[in-house]
Amino acid sequence: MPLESGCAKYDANGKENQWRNYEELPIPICSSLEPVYGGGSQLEEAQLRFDNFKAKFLQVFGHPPDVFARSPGRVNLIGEHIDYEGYSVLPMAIRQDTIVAIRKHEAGEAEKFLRIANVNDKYTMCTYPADPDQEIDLKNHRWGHYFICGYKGYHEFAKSKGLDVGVPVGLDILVDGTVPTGSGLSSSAAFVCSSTIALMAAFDVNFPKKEIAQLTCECERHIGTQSGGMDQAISVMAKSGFAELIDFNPIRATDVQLPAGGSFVIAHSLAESQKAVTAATNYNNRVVECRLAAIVLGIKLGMKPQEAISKVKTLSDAEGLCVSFASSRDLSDPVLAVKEFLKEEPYTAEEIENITEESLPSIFGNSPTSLDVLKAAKHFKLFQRSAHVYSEAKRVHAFKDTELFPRFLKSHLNCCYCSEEDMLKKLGDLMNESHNSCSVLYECSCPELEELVKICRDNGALGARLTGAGWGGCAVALVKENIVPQFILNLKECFYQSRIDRGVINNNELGLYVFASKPSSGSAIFKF
Ligand code: NG1
Repeated sequence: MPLESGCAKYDANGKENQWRNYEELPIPICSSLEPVYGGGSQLEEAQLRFDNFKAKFLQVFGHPPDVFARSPGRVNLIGEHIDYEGYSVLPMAIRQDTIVAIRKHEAGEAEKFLRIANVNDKYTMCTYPADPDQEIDLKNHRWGHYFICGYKGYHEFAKSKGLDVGVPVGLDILVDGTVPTGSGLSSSAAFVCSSTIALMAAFDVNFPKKEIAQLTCECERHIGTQSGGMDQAISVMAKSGFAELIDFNPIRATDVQLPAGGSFVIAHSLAESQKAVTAATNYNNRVVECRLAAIVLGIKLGMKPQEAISKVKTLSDAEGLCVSFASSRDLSDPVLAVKEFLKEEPYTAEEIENITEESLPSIFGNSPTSLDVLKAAKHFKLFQRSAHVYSEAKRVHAFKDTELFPRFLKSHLNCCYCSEEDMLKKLGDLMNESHNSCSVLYECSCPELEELVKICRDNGALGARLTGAGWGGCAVALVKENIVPQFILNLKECFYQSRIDRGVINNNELGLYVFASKPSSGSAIFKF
Protein backbone atom coordinates (compact mmCIF):
# COMPACT_ATOMS: atom_id res chain seq x y z
CA MET A 1 0.00 0.00 0.00
CA PRO A 2 1.42 3.43 -0.83
CA LEU A 3 2.22 5.49 2.24
CA GLU A 4 -0.04 8.38 1.37
CA SER A 5 -2.72 7.94 -1.20
CA GLY A 6 -5.43 10.43 -2.12
CA CYS A 7 -4.96 13.85 -3.63
CA ALA A 8 -5.17 17.44 -2.50
CA LYS A 9 -7.25 20.00 -4.34
CA TYR A 10 -8.54 23.46 -3.41
CA ASP A 11 -12.31 23.66 -3.05
CA ALA A 12 -14.44 26.67 -3.84
CA ASN A 13 -13.92 28.18 -0.38
CA GLY A 14 -10.20 27.78 -0.37
CA LYS A 15 -10.65 25.21 2.42
CA GLU A 16 -7.85 23.09 1.29
CA ASN A 17 -5.37 20.36 1.63
CA GLN A 18 -7.98 17.77 2.52
CA TRP A 19 -6.75 14.37 1.54
CA ARG A 20 -10.05 12.87 0.73
CA ASN A 21 -10.98 10.13 3.18
CA TYR A 22 -7.47 10.22 4.56
CA GLU A 23 -8.77 9.32 8.03
CA GLU A 24 -10.53 6.32 6.56
CA LEU A 25 -7.26 4.81 5.32
CA PRO A 26 -5.54 2.11 7.37
CA ILE A 27 -2.04 2.56 8.78
CA PRO A 28 0.39 2.36 5.84
CA ILE A 29 2.51 -0.77 5.61
CA CYS A 30 5.98 -0.01 4.26
CA SER A 31 8.64 -2.38 3.03
CA SER A 32 11.38 0.26 3.25
CA LEU A 33 12.22 3.21 5.51
CA GLU A 34 12.28 5.88 2.82
CA PRO A 35 8.56 6.77 2.69
CA VAL A 36 8.72 7.68 6.39
CA TYR A 37 12.22 8.97 6.98
CA GLY A 38 12.89 10.58 3.58
CA GLY A 39 16.19 10.36 1.75
CA GLY A 40 19.79 11.50 2.23
CA SER A 41 21.44 11.62 5.61
CA GLN A 42 18.12 11.17 7.43
CA LEU A 43 17.58 7.87 5.67
CA GLU A 44 21.13 6.75 6.44
CA GLU A 45 20.60 7.62 10.10
CA ALA A 46 17.29 5.72 10.17
CA GLN A 47 18.85 2.73 8.41
CA LEU A 48 21.62 2.55 10.99
CA ARG A 49 19.10 2.85 13.82
CA PHE A 50 16.94 0.03 12.46
CA ASP A 51 20.00 -2.20 11.83
CA ASN A 52 21.08 -1.76 15.46
CA PHE A 53 17.51 -2.27 16.60
CA LYS A 54 17.18 -5.58 14.75
CA ALA A 55 20.57 -6.74 16.06
CA LYS A 56 19.52 -5.87 19.62
CA PHE A 57 16.27 -7.83 19.22
CA LEU A 58 18.20 -10.88 18.09
CA GLN A 59 20.69 -10.47 20.92
CA VAL A 60 18.00 -10.14 23.62
CA PHE A 61 15.44 -12.67 22.40
CA GLY A 62 17.43 -15.01 20.15
CA HIS A 63 14.99 -14.56 17.24
CA PRO A 64 14.30 -11.77 14.75
CA PRO A 65 11.05 -9.77 15.17
CA ASP A 66 7.96 -10.37 12.98
CA VAL A 67 6.94 -6.71 12.56
CA PHE A 68 7.87 -3.13 13.40
CA ALA A 69 5.73 -0.04 13.94
CA ARG A 70 6.66 3.59 14.49
CA SER A 71 4.71 6.57 15.80
CA PRO A 72 6.02 10.12 16.13
CA GLY A 73 5.94 12.59 19.00
CA ARG A 74 4.35 15.96 18.40
CA VAL A 75 4.63 19.61 19.21
CA ASN A 76 1.39 21.41 19.86
CA LEU A 77 1.50 24.79 18.16
CA ILE A 78 -1.63 26.13 19.82
CA GLY A 79 -4.69 24.81 21.70
CA GLU A 80 -3.47 23.71 25.12
CA HIS A 81 -5.59 21.82 27.61
CA ILE A 82 -8.70 22.06 25.50
CA ASP A 83 -8.79 18.69 23.69
CA TYR A 84 -10.37 17.00 26.71
CA GLU A 85 -12.98 19.77 26.69
CA GLY A 86 -13.96 18.82 23.14
CA TYR A 87 -12.20 21.69 21.35
CA SER A 88 -9.98 21.58 18.26
CA VAL A 89 -6.20 21.79 18.61
CA LEU A 90 -3.37 22.46 16.18
CA PRO A 91 -0.29 20.23 16.56
CA MET A 92 2.31 18.89 14.15
CA ALA A 93 4.24 15.61 14.31
CA ILE A 94 7.99 15.82 14.86
CA ARG A 95 10.65 13.50 13.46
CA GLN A 96 11.46 12.01 16.88
CA ASP A 97 9.48 8.80 17.33
CA THR A 98 9.14 5.46 19.07
CA ILE A 99 9.68 2.18 17.25
CA VAL A 100 8.35 -1.09 18.60
CA ALA A 101 9.18 -4.56 17.27
CA ILE A 102 7.28 -7.72 18.20
CA ARG A 103 7.74 -11.43 17.84
CA LYS A 104 4.73 -13.59 18.59
CA HIS A 105 5.36 -16.93 20.28
CA GLU A 106 3.75 -20.03 18.81
CA ALA A 107 0.41 -20.93 20.41
CA GLY A 108 1.92 -24.12 21.88
CA GLU A 109 4.93 -22.42 23.53
CA ALA A 110 4.84 -22.84 27.29
CA GLU A 111 5.84 -19.33 28.42
CA LYS A 112 2.89 -16.97 28.27
CA PHE A 113 4.61 -13.72 29.17
CA LEU A 114 5.10 -10.35 27.59
CA ARG A 115 8.81 -9.54 27.78
CA ILE A 116 9.39 -5.85 27.07
CA ALA A 117 12.97 -4.71 26.52
CA ASN A 118 14.37 -1.31 25.61
CA VAL A 119 17.35 -0.29 23.50
CA ASN A 120 18.18 2.22 26.23
CA ASP A 121 19.76 0.38 29.20
CA LYS A 122 18.19 2.93 31.56
CA TYR A 123 14.93 1.01 31.06
CA THR A 124 15.38 -2.53 32.35
CA MET A 125 13.31 -5.39 30.94
CA CYS A 126 9.72 -5.55 32.22
CA THR A 127 7.75 -8.80 32.27
CA TYR A 128 3.97 -9.02 32.45
CA PRO A 129 1.51 -11.92 32.17
CA ALA A 130 -0.09 -12.31 28.75
CA ASP A 131 -3.54 -11.83 30.29
CA PRO A 132 -5.18 -8.89 28.44
CA ASP A 133 -7.55 -8.30 31.37
CA GLN A 134 -4.75 -7.67 33.87
CA GLU A 135 -4.98 -4.50 35.95
CA ILE A 136 -2.17 -1.97 35.57
CA ASP A 137 -0.55 -1.26 38.94
CA LEU A 138 -0.85 2.53 38.89
CA LYS A 139 0.68 2.96 42.33
CA ASN A 140 3.94 1.39 41.06
CA HIS A 141 4.75 3.16 37.87
CA ARG A 142 6.93 1.17 35.41
CA TRP A 143 7.91 2.21 31.91
CA GLY A 144 6.47 -1.03 30.45
CA HIS A 145 2.98 0.01 31.63
CA TYR A 146 2.64 2.07 28.44
CA PHE A 147 2.93 -1.07 26.32
CA ILE A 148 0.30 -2.74 28.50
CA CYS A 149 -2.01 0.23 27.81
CA GLY A 150 -1.80 -0.66 24.13
CA TYR A 151 -2.11 -4.38 24.87
CA LYS A 152 -5.28 -4.01 26.92
CA GLY A 153 -6.76 -1.46 24.53
CA TYR A 154 -6.03 -3.59 21.46
CA HIS A 155 -7.79 -6.62 22.98
CA GLU A 156 -10.80 -4.58 24.13
CA PHE A 157 -11.10 -3.08 20.66
CA ALA A 158 -10.65 -6.41 18.87
CA LYS A 159 -13.34 -7.93 21.08
CA SER A 160 -15.70 -5.02 20.39
CA LYS A 161 -15.18 -5.67 16.67
CA GLY A 162 -16.02 -9.35 17.12
CA LEU A 163 -12.50 -10.47 16.15
CA ASP A 164 -11.31 -13.79 17.48
CA VAL A 165 -8.14 -12.90 19.39
CA GLY A 166 -7.64 -16.52 20.46
CA VAL A 167 -5.78 -17.70 23.55
CA PRO A 168 -3.16 -15.16 24.70
CA VAL A 169 0.36 -16.05 23.52
CA GLY A 170 3.71 -14.86 24.78
CA LEU A 171 5.27 -11.85 23.06
CA ASP A 172 8.83 -10.54 22.80
CA ILE A 173 8.89 -6.78 22.45
CA LEU A 174 11.68 -4.27 21.89
CA VAL A 175 11.24 -0.50 22.15
CA ASP A 176 13.38 2.41 21.01
CA GLY A 177 12.20 5.96 21.66
CA THR A 178 13.84 9.20 20.56
CA VAL A 179 11.12 11.56 21.86
CA PRO A 180 12.54 13.04 25.09
CA THR A 181 10.41 11.84 28.02
CA GLY A 182 8.50 14.28 30.24
CA SER A 183 9.09 16.96 27.64
CA GLY A 184 5.55 17.81 26.52
CA LEU A 185 6.34 16.26 23.13
CA SER A 186 4.16 13.21 23.73
CA SER A 187 6.67 10.46 24.22
CA SER A 188 3.88 8.58 25.98
CA ALA A 189 1.50 8.77 23.00
CA ALA A 190 4.31 7.81 20.61
CA PHE A 191 4.93 4.74 22.78
CA VAL A 192 1.26 3.80 23.22
CA CYS A 193 0.43 4.31 19.52
CA SER A 194 3.47 2.40 18.23
CA SER A 195 2.75 -0.44 20.70
CA THR A 196 -0.91 -0.70 19.70
CA ILE A 197 -0.11 -0.57 15.99
CA ALA A 198 2.73 -3.11 16.30
CA LEU A 199 0.28 -5.43 18.09
CA MET A 200 -2.27 -4.99 15.31
CA ALA A 201 0.41 -5.78 12.74
CA ALA A 202 1.57 -8.82 14.73
CA PHE A 203 -2.02 -10.11 14.75
CA ASP A 204 -2.45 -9.18 11.09
CA VAL A 205 -5.23 -6.62 11.41
CA ASN A 206 -5.46 -2.97 10.43
CA PHE A 207 -8.17 -0.34 10.87
CA PRO A 208 -8.95 3.17 9.63
CA LYS A 209 -6.66 5.79 11.17
CA LYS A 210 -9.52 7.66 12.81
CA GLU A 211 -10.55 4.51 14.67
CA ILE A 212 -6.98 3.89 15.76
CA ALA A 213 -6.68 7.51 16.92
CA GLN A 214 -9.77 7.02 19.11
CA LEU A 215 -8.64 3.58 20.28
CA THR A 216 -5.13 4.71 21.27
CA CYS A 217 -6.57 7.67 23.21
CA GLU A 218 -8.66 5.21 25.21
CA CYS A 219 -5.63 2.92 25.57
CA GLU A 220 -3.58 5.66 27.18
CA ARG A 221 -6.26 6.34 29.78
CA HIS A 222 -5.30 2.96 31.31
CA ILE A 223 -2.23 4.76 32.67
CA GLY A 224 -4.51 6.94 34.81
CA THR A 225 -4.47 10.28 32.95
CA GLN A 226 -7.76 11.49 31.52
CA SER A 227 -6.06 12.12 28.18
CA GLY A 228 -7.85 14.30 25.65
CA GLY A 229 -6.90 12.61 22.38
CA MET A 230 -4.76 15.22 20.62
CA ASP A 231 -1.46 13.38 20.91
CA GLN A 232 -2.67 10.05 19.62
CA ALA A 233 -4.67 11.70 16.82
CA ILE A 234 -1.70 13.62 15.44
CA SER A 235 0.70 10.72 15.94
CA VAL A 236 -1.55 8.41 13.94
CA MET A 237 -2.87 10.86 11.31
CA ALA A 238 0.05 13.25 10.70
CA LYS A 239 1.22 13.99 7.18
CA SER A 240 4.69 15.09 6.21
CA GLY A 241 4.83 18.84 5.53
CA PHE A 242 1.62 19.79 7.35
CA ALA A 243 0.46 20.71 10.81
CA GLU A 244 -3.09 19.46 11.45
CA LEU A 245 -6.20 21.04 12.86
CA ILE A 246 -7.58 18.15 14.91
CA ASP A 247 -11.32 18.16 15.64
CA PHE A 248 -12.94 15.74 18.06
CA ASN A 249 -16.31 13.97 18.17
CA PRO A 250 -15.76 12.67 15.56
CA ILE A 251 -11.96 12.81 15.22
CA ARG A 252 -10.90 14.58 12.03
CA ALA A 253 -7.65 16.07 10.78
CA THR A 254 -7.43 19.05 8.42
CA ASP A 255 -4.08 19.95 6.91
CA VAL A 256 -2.61 23.32 7.81
CA GLN A 257 0.19 24.66 5.66
CA LEU A 258 2.64 26.53 7.85
CA PRO A 259 3.90 29.86 6.55
CA ALA A 260 7.09 29.81 4.55
CA GLY A 261 9.69 32.06 6.12
CA GLY A 262 8.83 30.91 9.63
CA SER A 263 10.24 27.98 11.55
CA PHE A 264 9.28 26.36 14.84
CA VAL A 265 12.10 25.88 17.31
CA ILE A 266 11.50 23.47 20.17
CA ALA A 267 13.48 24.03 23.35
CA HIS A 268 13.42 21.93 26.52
CA SER A 269 13.16 23.72 29.85
CA LEU A 270 15.02 20.75 31.39
CA ALA A 271 12.29 20.49 34.04
CA GLU A 272 10.80 17.02 33.63
CA SER A 273 7.02 16.86 33.76
CA GLN A 274 5.91 13.52 35.19
CA LYS A 275 2.33 13.67 34.06
CA ALA A 276 1.23 10.21 35.21
CA VAL A 277 2.80 10.67 38.64
CA THR A 278 1.42 14.17 39.31
CA ALA A 279 -1.98 13.54 37.68
CA ALA A 280 -4.07 14.07 40.83
CA THR A 281 -2.77 17.60 41.45
CA ASN A 282 -2.00 18.72 37.90
CA TYR A 283 -3.45 17.19 34.73
CA ASN A 284 -6.50 15.36 36.10
CA ASN A 285 -7.11 18.21 38.54
CA ARG A 286 -7.66 20.56 35.60
CA VAL A 287 -9.98 18.07 33.90
CA VAL A 288 -12.08 17.92 37.09
CA GLU A 289 -12.07 21.71 37.53
CA CYS A 290 -13.28 22.16 33.94
CA ARG A 291 -16.10 19.65 34.48
CA LEU A 292 -17.17 21.47 37.66
CA ALA A 293 -17.00 24.84 35.91
CA ALA A 294 -19.16 23.48 33.09
CA ILE A 295 -21.77 22.07 35.49
CA VAL A 296 -21.92 25.30 37.52
CA LEU A 297 -22.27 27.37 34.34
CA GLY A 298 -25.04 25.04 33.13
CA ILE A 299 -26.95 25.49 36.39
CA LYS A 300 -26.44 29.27 36.52
CA LEU A 301 -27.69 29.48 32.96
CA GLY A 302 -30.94 27.70 33.72
CA MET A 303 -30.40 23.94 33.86
CA LYS A 304 -31.68 21.90 36.78
CA PRO A 305 -28.73 20.63 38.88
CA GLN A 306 -29.48 16.96 38.13
CA GLU A 307 -29.78 17.66 34.41
CA ALA A 308 -26.49 19.59 34.36
CA ILE A 309 -24.68 16.81 36.24
CA SER A 310 -25.90 14.12 33.87
CA LYS A 311 -25.61 16.07 30.61
CA VAL A 312 -22.75 18.55 30.93
CA LYS A 313 -19.46 16.70 30.71
CA THR A 314 -17.21 19.37 29.24
CA LEU A 315 -17.05 23.13 28.79
CA SER A 316 -17.98 22.67 25.14
CA ASP A 317 -21.30 21.17 26.36
CA ALA A 318 -21.99 24.43 28.25
CA GLU A 319 -20.82 26.72 25.45
CA GLY A 320 -24.21 27.00 23.73
CA LEU A 321 -25.80 28.37 26.89
CA CYS A 322 -22.90 30.79 27.42
CA VAL A 323 -23.14 32.04 23.84
CA SER A 324 -26.93 32.51 24.15
CA PHE A 325 -26.26 34.58 27.25
CA ALA A 326 -23.68 36.68 25.37
CA SER A 327 -26.04 37.14 22.44
CA SER A 328 -28.63 38.65 24.79
CA ARG A 329 -26.06 41.45 25.00
CA ASP A 330 -25.38 41.43 21.27
CA LEU A 331 -22.09 39.65 21.78
CA SER A 332 -20.90 36.11 21.12
CA ASP A 333 -18.01 35.45 23.47
CA PRO A 334 -18.74 32.67 26.03
CA VAL A 335 -16.20 34.27 28.40
CA LEU A 336 -18.86 36.92 29.08
CA ALA A 337 -20.94 34.28 30.89
CA VAL A 338 -17.86 33.14 32.80
CA LYS A 339 -17.33 36.71 34.00
CA GLU A 340 -20.99 37.13 34.90
CA PHE A 341 -21.65 33.83 36.66
CA LEU A 342 -18.39 32.55 38.13
CA LYS A 343 -16.43 34.26 40.87
CA GLU A 344 -12.73 34.86 40.56
CA GLU A 345 -11.93 33.60 44.05
CA PRO A 346 -11.41 29.84 44.24
CA TYR A 347 -14.47 27.78 45.20
CA THR A 348 -14.48 25.41 48.14
CA ALA A 349 -16.06 21.96 47.64
CA GLU A 350 -18.89 23.06 49.90
CA GLU A 351 -19.65 26.16 47.81
CA ILE A 352 -19.89 24.04 44.68
CA GLU A 353 -22.03 21.41 46.40
CA ASN A 354 -24.48 24.17 47.42
CA ILE A 355 -24.94 24.90 43.72
CA THR A 356 -24.96 21.29 42.43
CA GLU A 357 -27.10 19.98 45.32
CA GLU A 358 -25.03 16.81 45.15
CA SER A 359 -21.74 15.91 46.79
CA LEU A 360 -18.63 16.05 44.61
CA PRO A 361 -17.61 12.43 45.34
CA SER A 362 -21.05 11.34 44.19
CA ILE A 363 -20.77 13.38 40.95
CA PHE A 364 -17.44 11.70 40.14
CA GLY A 365 -18.30 8.36 41.75
CA ASN A 366 -17.52 6.29 38.67
CA SER A 367 -14.05 7.75 38.11
CA PRO A 368 -11.36 6.68 40.61
CA THR A 369 -8.80 9.10 39.13
CA SER A 370 -11.24 12.01 39.65
CA LEU A 371 -11.84 10.90 43.23
CA ASP A 372 -8.05 11.09 43.74
CA VAL A 373 -8.23 14.69 42.51
CA LEU A 374 -11.01 15.55 44.99
CA LYS A 375 -8.96 14.10 47.84
CA ALA A 376 -5.91 16.16 46.90
CA ALA A 377 -7.65 19.48 46.06
CA LYS A 378 -7.99 22.34 48.53
CA HIS A 379 -10.14 24.48 46.24
CA PHE A 380 -11.26 24.81 42.63
CA LYS A 381 -10.52 27.71 40.27
CA LEU A 382 -13.56 27.55 38.02
CA PHE A 383 -13.39 31.11 36.65
CA GLN A 384 -9.76 30.92 35.58
CA ARG A 385 -9.92 27.44 34.03
CA SER A 386 -13.04 28.13 31.97
CA ALA A 387 -11.78 31.56 30.85
CA HIS A 388 -8.63 29.85 29.58
CA VAL A 389 -10.48 27.07 27.75
CA TYR A 390 -12.97 29.32 25.95
CA SER A 391 -10.34 31.89 24.94
CA GLU A 392 -7.80 29.25 23.86
CA ALA A 393 -10.43 27.52 21.70
CA LYS A 394 -10.91 30.82 19.84
CA ARG A 395 -7.18 31.33 19.40
CA VAL A 396 -6.85 27.95 17.65
CA HIS A 397 -9.29 29.04 14.94
CA ALA A 398 -7.68 32.48 14.67
CA PHE A 399 -4.33 30.71 14.13
CA LYS A 400 -5.77 28.43 11.48
CA ASP A 401 -7.55 31.33 9.74
CA THR A 402 -4.34 33.36 9.62
CA GLU A 403 -2.91 30.55 7.55
CA LEU A 404 -5.94 30.19 5.31
CA PHE A 405 -7.09 33.59 4.20
CA PRO A 406 -3.96 35.21 2.76
CA ARG A 407 -3.19 32.01 0.87
CA PHE A 408 -6.73 31.89 -0.50
CA LEU A 409 -6.76 35.54 -1.50
CA LYS A 410 -3.38 35.21 -3.11
CA SER A 411 -4.15 32.10 -5.14
CA HIS A 412 -7.71 33.00 -6.15
CA LEU A 413 -7.78 36.77 -6.41
CA ASN A 414 -4.12 37.41 -6.94
CA CYS A 415 -4.05 39.81 -4.03
CA CYS A 416 -2.99 39.58 -0.46
CA TYR A 417 -4.28 41.86 2.27
CA CYS A 418 -1.43 41.07 4.59
CA SER A 419 2.24 40.39 4.04
CA GLU A 420 3.94 37.22 5.18
CA GLU A 421 5.62 39.32 7.84
CA ASP A 422 2.20 40.41 9.20
CA MET A 423 1.01 36.86 9.10
CA LEU A 424 3.97 35.54 11.08
CA LYS A 425 3.55 38.36 13.58
CA LYS A 426 -0.12 37.52 14.03
CA LEU A 427 0.72 33.84 14.63
CA GLY A 428 3.41 34.85 17.12
CA ASP A 429 0.98 37.14 18.98
CA LEU A 430 -1.53 34.30 19.28
CA MET A 431 1.18 32.01 20.65
CA ASN A 432 2.17 34.64 23.21
CA GLU A 433 -1.45 35.12 24.28
CA SER A 434 -1.84 31.36 24.58
CA HIS A 435 1.21 31.13 26.82
CA ASN A 436 0.03 33.93 29.07
CA SER A 437 -3.34 32.24 29.44
CA CYS A 438 -1.69 28.88 30.26
CA SER A 439 0.58 30.56 32.74
CA VAL A 440 -1.82 32.92 34.51
CA LEU A 441 -5.26 31.31 34.15
CA TYR A 442 -4.43 27.61 33.82
CA GLU A 443 -1.30 27.69 36.00
CA CYS A 444 0.43 24.91 34.08
CA SER A 445 3.76 26.67 33.58
CA CYS A 446 6.81 26.55 35.88
CA PRO A 447 9.74 28.90 36.58
CA GLU A 448 12.04 27.18 34.06
CA LEU A 449 9.45 27.50 31.27
CA GLU A 450 8.81 31.14 32.15
CA GLU A 451 12.53 31.88 31.94
CA LEU A 452 12.89 30.02 28.64
CA VAL A 453 9.86 31.66 27.02
CA LYS A 454 11.14 35.11 28.00
CA ILE A 455 14.60 34.31 26.60
CA CYS A 456 12.99 33.16 23.32
CA ARG A 457 11.04 36.40 23.03
CA ASP A 458 14.05 38.54 23.99
CA ASN A 459 16.07 36.86 21.24
CA GLY A 460 13.77 37.57 18.35
CA ALA A 461 11.04 34.90 18.54
CA LEU A 462 7.81 36.24 17.05
CA GLY A 463 5.98 34.20 19.65
CA ALA A 464 6.85 31.57 22.23
CA ARG A 465 4.79 29.36 24.51
CA LEU A 466 4.91 26.24 26.59
CA THR A 467 3.75 23.21 24.63
CA GLY A 468 1.95 20.09 25.84
CA ALA A 469 0.66 19.63 29.34
CA GLY A 470 3.26 22.01 30.87
CA TRP A 471 4.57 21.94 34.46
CA GLY A 472 7.93 21.40 32.77
CA GLY A 473 8.85 20.08 29.35
CA CYS A 474 9.31 22.14 26.21
CA ALA A 475 8.58 25.56 24.83
CA VAL A 476 7.93 26.16 21.14
CA ALA A 477 9.02 29.40 19.49
CA LEU A 478 8.08 30.81 16.09
CA VAL A 479 11.23 32.24 14.57
CA LYS A 480 12.03 33.71 11.16
CA GLU A 481 13.72 30.97 9.18
CA ASN A 482 16.82 33.06 8.43
CA ILE A 483 17.69 33.63 12.10
CA VAL A 484 17.21 30.04 13.33
CA PRO A 485 20.94 29.14 13.72
CA GLN A 486 21.71 32.39 15.57
CA PHE A 487 18.55 32.01 17.68
CA ILE A 488 19.63 28.53 18.80
CA LEU A 489 23.12 29.83 19.63
CA ASN A 490 21.55 32.61 21.72
CA LEU A 491 19.38 30.10 23.61
CA LYS A 492 22.50 28.09 24.28
CA GLU A 493 24.27 31.08 25.72
CA CYS A 494 21.37 32.53 27.73
CA PHE A 495 19.61 29.37 28.93
CA TYR A 496 21.64 26.19 28.49
CA GLN A 497 25.24 27.23 29.17
CA SER A 498 24.75 27.67 32.92
CA ARG A 499 23.01 24.24 33.00
CA ILE A 500 25.85 22.67 31.04
CA ASP A 501 28.32 24.21 33.52
CA ARG A 502 26.30 22.74 36.41
CA GLY A 503 26.30 19.31 34.75
CA VAL A 504 22.51 19.19 34.19
CA ILE A 505 23.16 18.26 30.54
CA ASN A 506 26.25 17.60 28.45
CA ASN A 507 27.36 20.06 25.82
CA ASN A 508 27.30 17.34 23.17
CA GLU A 509 23.65 16.51 23.96
CA LEU A 510 22.41 20.03 23.25
CA GLY A 511 20.91 19.04 19.90
CA LEU A 512 18.50 16.74 21.75
CA TYR A 513 17.15 19.63 23.78
CA VAL A 514 16.90 22.47 21.28
CA PHE A 515 16.15 22.02 17.58
CA ALA A 516 14.10 23.39 14.70
CA SER A 517 11.39 21.02 13.55
CA LYS A 518 9.49 20.44 10.34
CA PRO A 519 6.17 18.53 10.30
CA SER A 520 6.83 14.80 9.94
CA SER A 521 4.61 11.89 8.86
CA GLY A 522 2.43 9.75 11.12
CA SER A 523 2.38 6.13 12.26
CA ALA A 524 3.58 3.37 9.96
CA ILE A 525 4.04 -0.39 10.01
CA PHE A 526 7.23 -1.90 8.59
CA LYS A 527 7.38 -5.39 7.24
CA PHE A 528 10.82 -5.91 5.70
P1 NG1 B 1 1.48 15.83 26.86
O1 NG1 B 1 1.66 15.74 28.31
O2 NG1 B 1 2.23 16.90 26.25
O3 NG1 B 1 1.69 14.53 26.19
C1 NG1 B 1 -1.14 16.20 27.44
C2 NG1 B 1 -2.30 15.35 26.92
C3 NG1 B 1 -2.99 16.00 25.71
C4 NG1 B 1 -3.36 17.44 25.98
C5 NG1 B 1 -2.11 18.19 26.52
C6 NG1 B 1 -2.40 19.61 26.93
C7 NG1 B 1 -2.00 12.94 27.20
C8 NG1 B 1 -1.49 11.71 26.56
N1 NG1 B 1 -1.81 14.06 26.50
O4 NG1 B 1 -0.09 16.20 26.53
O5 NG1 B 1 -4.13 15.23 25.37
O6 NG1 B 1 -4.43 17.54 26.86
O7 NG1 B 1 -1.57 17.53 27.67
O8 NG1 B 1 -2.87 20.34 25.86
O9 NG1 B 1 -2.55 12.91 28.28
